[in-house]
Amino acid sequence: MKCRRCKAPALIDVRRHNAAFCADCFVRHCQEQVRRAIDGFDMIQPGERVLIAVSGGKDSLGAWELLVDLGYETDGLYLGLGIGEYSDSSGRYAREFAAARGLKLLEVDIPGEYGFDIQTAAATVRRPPCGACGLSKRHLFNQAALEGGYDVVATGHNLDDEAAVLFGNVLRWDAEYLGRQYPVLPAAPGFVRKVKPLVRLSEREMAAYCVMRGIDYIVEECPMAEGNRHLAYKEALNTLEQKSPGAKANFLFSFLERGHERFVADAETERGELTPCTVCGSPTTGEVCAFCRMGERVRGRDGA
Ligand code: Q46
Ligand code: ZN
Repeated sequence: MKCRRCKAPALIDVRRHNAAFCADCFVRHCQEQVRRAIDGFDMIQPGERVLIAVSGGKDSLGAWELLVDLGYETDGLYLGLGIGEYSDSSGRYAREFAAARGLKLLEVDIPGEYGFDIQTAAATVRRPPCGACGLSKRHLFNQAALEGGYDVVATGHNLDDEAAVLFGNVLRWDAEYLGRQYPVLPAAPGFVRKVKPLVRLSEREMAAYCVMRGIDYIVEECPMAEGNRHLAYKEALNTLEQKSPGAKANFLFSFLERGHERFVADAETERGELTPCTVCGSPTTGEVCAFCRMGERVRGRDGA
C-alpha cells in the first residue's frame, strides 16, 4: 500500500476516498478536509476569534490543533461536568494539551460554580444525563463566548457523530431537528455562531490524526454514554459503511445538499418569541431559561 500523494509506504487507508496516505500526507489530508468544511459552509472568516469546546477527547483536541494549524486564533473552553474520575482525567488531558502548546484554556466547573453535577441535575429534572449535559453545554459555551467576545464557537463533532444524529432524526422524522441540523448555526441576538469543522472527517481519521500528531487524549468514553441510542445508530451506520464505503458521508452530505432546506421552515416556526432570562439574561421563550430553571430545581431539592 503506497501513499496516494508521495508514493512512500502508506500508514493508513481511507476507503471512502479510495486512498492511502503516509503520516505527513495524512495530516495534510485532514487539514484539507477541515479547510474545505470551513470554506464550503462559510464557518469562520479570516481574523475571527474562535472558542473551541474541548472535552479532552480525540475530536476536540484534534480539532483545536487543526484550527491552530490552519491559522485561526483559537482558545479552548473546558467544562467540568462533575462526572467523577472521568471528569478529573479528561480535564487533565485538556490542560496538558493547552499547556504544551502555549494555548489559552478557559474553564467552567459546573459543580463549583453552579452547585450541581450532571447526574444529580438529570435525576432532579427527570431527563437522561445526556439531555441535562447537552443543555448545560449549549448554555455555558454560548455564555462564555459572549462574555469573552468570541465570534464563533467550534465543536469537535465529526462525520460519524453528524451522520448518527441525522439517522436518529430521520428515524423519528423530526422536522424541527432536521431543519436545525447543519454544520453552521448562524448567530442570532444573544447567540454566537456555532460551527462543526470536523464534519468531513470520521472518528477513525481523528484517532489516527491524534496518533500522528502525538496528541495525548482521554480514550475512555464518558460513562453516561453507555447504552444511549446515539451509539446504536453509529453501530448501524458502521455496518453499512463496512459493506459500502462512503455510505455514511453520502447519507449526510446528500441531506445537507438536497434535504436540509426543506425542513428549515419547520425549525423556524418552532422557535417562538425570545426574551432575556430574568436570572442570567440569555434569550429564552419563558421567564427563566431552561439552564437556570434546572439549577434552581437542583439547589431547591437540596434544601439550599
Ligand atoms: S459528556 Fe455529557 Fe456526552 Fe457524557 S453526559 Fe452524555 S452528553 S455522554 S458527549
Ligand atoms: Zn438563565
